[in-house]
Order: sequence, then structure tokens, then C-alpha cells
Amino acid sequence: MDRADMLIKLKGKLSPKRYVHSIGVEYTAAALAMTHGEDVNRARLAGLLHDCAKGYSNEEKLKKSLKYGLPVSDVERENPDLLHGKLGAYYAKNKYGVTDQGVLSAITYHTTGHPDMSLLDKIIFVADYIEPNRKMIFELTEIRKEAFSDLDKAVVHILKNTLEYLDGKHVVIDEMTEKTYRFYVRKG
Ligand code: DGI
Ligand code: FE
Ligand code: FE
Repeated sequence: MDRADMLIKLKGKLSPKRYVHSIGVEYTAAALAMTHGEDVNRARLAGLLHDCAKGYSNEEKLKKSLKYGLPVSDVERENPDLLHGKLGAYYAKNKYGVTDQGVLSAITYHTTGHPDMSLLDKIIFVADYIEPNRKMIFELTEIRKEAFSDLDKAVVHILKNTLEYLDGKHVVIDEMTEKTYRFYVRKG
């Protein structure tokens, strides 16, 4: 599917805000790919589609994930929004014709990250957080700078702030988010 068709399809699936965010992630991922030496088109594709399953309700996310035979953990069952990466990769493959496994991985893991991410995984993880349409979050200016100077540092910084934010909200934290954080703290 070409980009124009993807845009039409995405627009029908997402709220206007989420659609604008997706295009913001597309171009931010492209800029990070230029900086860090990743293929720009792969970064754009993963960025554009990363939230393609975000528009469904939590109930639908869970139902569809089970229907498609995707693995659902207890934490995901309790908090089905965590499934939109995995479900998004499923749609990217089956509805948008994406065959690049690296792109599908970046979509799958964009919310929690995972230990030892590929360059493309990290670019999408970071682009999602820093894209220009994001409302100002704590230390975002600093994280945006780090994203273009030291990508791993930006990954740690984002995970640290996300874990603190989730801690304050008293929600269950996915063990992948914590594993990713520990991996990159140790690496750094
Ligand atoms: O889909 P976006 O809003 O663009 O961004 P995202 O895919 O990073 O999702 C952000 C949400 O995911 C935010 O509300 C925090 C939440 N989140 C991230 N890690 C975890 C988490 N929620 C839980 N319960 N556990 C996590 O480990
Ligand atoms: Fe997301
Ligand atoms: Fe997003």
C-alpha cells in the first residue's frame, strides 16, 4: 500500500489528534533516522503506523487481540491499551501490507520498549515521546536534545520519567517497561 492510501485508512481509524500525532512521529522518526544512520523510509513507515490500533476501546483491543491469537499477559488483560503496539503490528502486516519485520518489531514494542532494542525500535520509541505535537511533559526539552545527541540516554530518560509517572498514578507497570529501563541503565 502506498503512503496516500495509508493516510486515508489511518484517518478513518484514528481521532484527528491521534492522526496528527502519527504524522508527527513519522517525520520525527525520519529526522532521527537521518541523525543516527537508519533507513529513513523504514523509520517513516513505522512512525506513521505505530498507533494504528490505538483508536479502539480497551474492550475492543482485548477482544481483537484474543481473536487474532496474539499473546495477552495478565497486565495487558487488566490494561488493554498496552496491547495497541502488538495489535498495531498485526494490522500493519495484515491491513497495510507491511512485510518488514524490523518495522513490525518497532510498532510492537513502541510503548514499553524491550531490552537490547534495534536502532529502529529505539527511534520509534523516542520519536513517539518527543514529536512536536506532544503536549509539554516534564524535561521534554532536555529529552528532545538528547534524542539527537545520545539516543540511549534519551531512552533511559523517557523510561525513568514514564516509570515515575506510572508510579504516581498507581497503575500496574508492565514488566517489560522495567526490564527495558534496567537494561539501558546498566548499558549506560
Ligand atoms: O500511544 P501513545 O499515547 O502515543 O504513547 P504510548 O504508546 O507510549 O502509550 C503511552 C501510555 O502507555 C501512557 O499512558 C503510559 C502507558 N504505559 C507505558 N508503559 C506502561 C504503561 N502503562 C502501564 N500500565 N504499564 C506500563 O509499563
Ligand atoms: Fe502508542
Ligand atoms: Fe504514539
